Amino acid sequence: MTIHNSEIAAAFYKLANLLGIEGANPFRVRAYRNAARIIEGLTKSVAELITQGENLTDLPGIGNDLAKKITVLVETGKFPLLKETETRIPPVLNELLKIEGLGPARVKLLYKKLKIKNINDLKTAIEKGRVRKLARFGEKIEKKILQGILHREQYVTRAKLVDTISTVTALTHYIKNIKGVEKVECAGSFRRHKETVGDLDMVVAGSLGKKIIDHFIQFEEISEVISHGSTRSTVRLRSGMQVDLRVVPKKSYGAALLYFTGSKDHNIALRKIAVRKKLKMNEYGMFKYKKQLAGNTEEEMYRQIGLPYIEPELRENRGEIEAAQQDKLPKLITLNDMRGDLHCHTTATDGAAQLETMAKIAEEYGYEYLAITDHSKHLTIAHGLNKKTLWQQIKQIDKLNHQLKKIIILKSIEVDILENGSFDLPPDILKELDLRICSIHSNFHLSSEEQTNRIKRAMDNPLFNILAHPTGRLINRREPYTFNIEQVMHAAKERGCILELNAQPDRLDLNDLYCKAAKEIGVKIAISSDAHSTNQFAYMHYGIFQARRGWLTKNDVINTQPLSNLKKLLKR
Ligand code: DGT
Ligand code: CA
Ligand code: CA
Ligand code: ZN
Repeated sequence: MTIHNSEIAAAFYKLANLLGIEGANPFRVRAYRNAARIIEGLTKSVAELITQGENLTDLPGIGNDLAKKITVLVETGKFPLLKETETRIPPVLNELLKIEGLGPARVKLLYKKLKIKNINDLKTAIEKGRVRKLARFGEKIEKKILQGILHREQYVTRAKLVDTISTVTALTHYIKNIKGVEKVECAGSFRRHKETVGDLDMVVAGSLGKKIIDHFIQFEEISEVISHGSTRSTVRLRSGMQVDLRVVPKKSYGAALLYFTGSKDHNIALRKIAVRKKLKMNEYGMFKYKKQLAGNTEEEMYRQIGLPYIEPELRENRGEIEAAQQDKLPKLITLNDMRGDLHCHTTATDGAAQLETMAKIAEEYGYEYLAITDHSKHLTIAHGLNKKTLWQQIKQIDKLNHQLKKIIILKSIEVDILENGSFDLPPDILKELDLRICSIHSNFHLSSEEQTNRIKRAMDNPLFNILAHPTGRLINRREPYTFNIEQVMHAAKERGCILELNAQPDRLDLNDLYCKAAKEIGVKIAISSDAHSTNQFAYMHYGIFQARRGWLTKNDVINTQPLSNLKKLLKR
């Protein structure tokens, strides 16, 4: 069985977490966590790289020791260091860390003092009032943990889109090679690029349904066959993900794809139109009495009910059908439209050399500009910038820009918005930059009014350009902080500020609905990778998916524009 990047990453996260709970050397813990992050962000399969004899140490941040561990894990499925660590620290504690409000130190205390190993133990202990009595806990934290548990329980059944990609690729490849299969595609929420996916819906065109399904259920990642018919099957994978498979004749492929792509609400609205036209519509085609009028392709299906093709990301019955009827569908943004990235971080202290590498890689993405936006100092980030180091970076960038031919590095920073709405660096240095992205990383628990005013006050500062990850939510982990987003959007519009769509796959913040709202209000968006390593420039892709779900076109997004226009759009 080949191991996926996400599984390798999960093993290293687990190791880092368990060592963190044990209280191991923080540098060591960080090294393993970084390794996990790097592997997670790769676009190529590590297992494949190893088979091809590539040297893993060529990957940034992977030294000899890590490369060796990864190779052993890929080739033998074994991870001796993790196993040894698990003899000292129960591996289930890893699960507790997924609850908001619980870090390694607290998990350690819960385990040592109260013998708490899992969420159930934790719930019982909270009910009995034992947790609040522990040093470093108290009622406030107990409440937060309880809320974290509730969120976790709601979320746990849906996977983040990013975590399904490698599975879908492997599954599609496997099915494509089954005899009798003509076409295959993963439909459902996956195809609509929803930020989380409940299960995978594979649609197959082929004859000999039974034979195809007999072969399908031998896919190596399957842990349980739930149902096994002649045209349909449902299975569970090792990862816990469920897969529905449907086989239809080729002349019904478009109809089945349309039906299983959904959403359900979109389907119901389409069927209503069909009924009005005295047509019958289902997963086999469009019919007038017994006669099939369409079914081969989705385009045909839409055409029969008088509509143009509607992109999967729009199929949520949020106005797309009315827009289609009036020929007013948006021309959705694509990855190709992007001319630069406006949010990324350096990770090392060898400033100049790394900046150059980042610029070169951004060039390979076809970008014309790249804004370097390291954090300001006061955050708990080891290499955060202060006035002096930011000044050094500005000089390095100026020098580098003289040498670079195809791309320009924009001088920038991710500056922190303090509780009173001011920035944590003074204007004399901030005004030297080409642009500033501004974010909230603290005081999440202000009242809605306070939080809204804090952001609005920050936007009053003429140096404010882009509000980074505007709601602060983390998918499956943290709710957005409470504030009036509509007011903030109007404030941004009035002041010429931009809102970010952060493309980190666990942020995707703004979400689809807010992107659409921003567009309607007339606020411009910046789609940014927030890359913490050059591999993560590729996350732009997920931002584009979300933007498309939010109806955004090239013109709604500032970093689709050439530099001269971008500068005008940033001007306040
Ligand atoms: P998920 O899996 O929860 O992320 O969301 P979906 O959209 O993939 O939903 P799923 O897997 O339950 O069903 C796949 C598609 O099949 C769904 O988007 C639309 C279609 N579908 C399922 N049930 C119904 C139904 O009762 N009526 C209609 N018209 N379509 C349905
Ligand atoms: Ca589904
Ligand atoms: Ca399904
Ligand atoms: Zn950032």
